Amino acid sequence: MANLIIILGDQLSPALPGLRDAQADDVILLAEVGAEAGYVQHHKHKIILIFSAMRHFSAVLQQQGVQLCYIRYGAVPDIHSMTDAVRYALQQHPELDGLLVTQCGEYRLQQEINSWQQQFSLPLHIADDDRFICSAARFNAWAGDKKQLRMEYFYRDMRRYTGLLMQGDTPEGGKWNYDADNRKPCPADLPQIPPLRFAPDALTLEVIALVDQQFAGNMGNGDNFSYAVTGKDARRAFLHFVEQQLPVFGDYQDAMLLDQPFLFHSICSMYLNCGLLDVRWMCNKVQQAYQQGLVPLNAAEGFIRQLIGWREYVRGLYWLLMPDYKQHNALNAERALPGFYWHGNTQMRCMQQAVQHTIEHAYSHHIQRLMITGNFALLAGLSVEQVTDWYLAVYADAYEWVELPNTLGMALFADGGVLASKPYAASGAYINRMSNYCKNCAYNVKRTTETDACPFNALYWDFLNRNQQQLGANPRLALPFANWHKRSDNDKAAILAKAADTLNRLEQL
Ligand code: DLZ
Ligand code: SF4
Repeated sequence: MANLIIILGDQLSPALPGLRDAQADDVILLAEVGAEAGYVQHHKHKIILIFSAMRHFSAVLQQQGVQLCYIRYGAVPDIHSMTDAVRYALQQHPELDGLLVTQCGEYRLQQEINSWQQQFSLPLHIADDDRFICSAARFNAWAGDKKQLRMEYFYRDMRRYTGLLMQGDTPEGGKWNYDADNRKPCPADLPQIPPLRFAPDALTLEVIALVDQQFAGNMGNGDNFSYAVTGKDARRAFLHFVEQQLPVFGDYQDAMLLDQPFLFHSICSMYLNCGLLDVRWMCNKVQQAYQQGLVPLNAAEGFIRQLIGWREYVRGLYWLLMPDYKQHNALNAERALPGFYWHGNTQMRCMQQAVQHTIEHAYSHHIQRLMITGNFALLAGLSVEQVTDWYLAVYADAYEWVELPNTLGMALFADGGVLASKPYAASGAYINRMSNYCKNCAYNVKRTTETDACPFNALYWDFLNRNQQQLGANPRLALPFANWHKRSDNDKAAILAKAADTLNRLEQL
């Protein structure tokens, strides 16, 4: 039997199950197609990263002598979707009598793939994606009929399963989680160690020109693209992170600083999620650095928690709960996304910074995503559909399996509490504590109803007030609700009027 082995743009791993057992007669297909590049308005850097990484990956396969069918963007008329690409490859290679693909990262495309067996009258084999440590079967067994699927318990299970940072049955240092030691604000004069960047080579320059031309209206500018596009460079970038940034990362994981888009973050999620990095290799490097005394426990544990805890957990949830999960809108959030999510022109310094970094780099770190753009969307009741599409489009690391639970569940609480035990709603005080944005803002973070008041403040109370029915009984919100109820009727009326005015003027903020 000779297979057509289909490799998607986020499956660029030499150890991909579909590739490991490839035979000499098999043909490997990679295709740059309009449907994948256009199902949301992806940031230019995301498309450049994926196309260039696909081209570099296929160059290595070519050197290894495999039979390759590579379709460049626009090179073959009438190829718009992965299905078109498969049809074309089968026409070119009539000798093939089977299809082999590794399970893909989005329900949407997986449905398309599932139709191929019937469409092409060929047997289709879908391999489990064992680049993830936790298989769907393992996750579903863990989930069982638990009422609450809390990440913390899943994470402990994964620590035991992998043995990472474990001393026998007990966690290194005696505690499972050092989250409380990950929340320091960052002094503005602390010397910064930026992530490693890479000058584009000829292949990448070609892709940049293509994307700047074909996706001219999309967010971003190809000129400043400097991400790794090969496994080798991605590993260099990660080792630089472990040696230089990780020792400081732990303390300042949640901090934000003016004009510092990266702080001590690895920015390696974009490499990991398209297959250039391997999660087990990354975790082992971090564990080794800890064992050699090069990084403190709160940094090593905080990083490993993101990989084997949070990342594997959201993937498990996504496949367990799709397609229904995408329909949730527990807080009836329907307001249109304001234009500043796309252009960043707003007087709110925190929002301007988060969006500007996003425009420049197709990146912002987790607290900017959760507590600035996400928090604002939650407080203002922005449309779940528009907000989730925005995150999927603008971040270079975003595929729906990771984006949807993080946005719909974690940031917007639209799943009604499946993923998070409370909404991550916060007023300006949180942003002021974790950043120096407020000192550089036209608004006053200490005020709530005055003309120059920080918009987050009135919106925060309005959020609690309008969602009292759904959230009033949540024990983790008991204190904020008690504080709201303590206020005089006059106070409440003034705050709600300010919030209503703010919501009417979103485009002018
Ligand atoms: C995101 C993306 C883009 C922009 N372009 C392509 C492409 O042209 N060809 C391809 O195979 N994959 C692309 N991808 C990644 C896919 O959309 C990704 O595999 C699915 O979203 C599943 O995670
Ligand atoms: Fe953001 Fe408000 Fe601070 Fe301005 S004052 S940076 S709007 S939190």
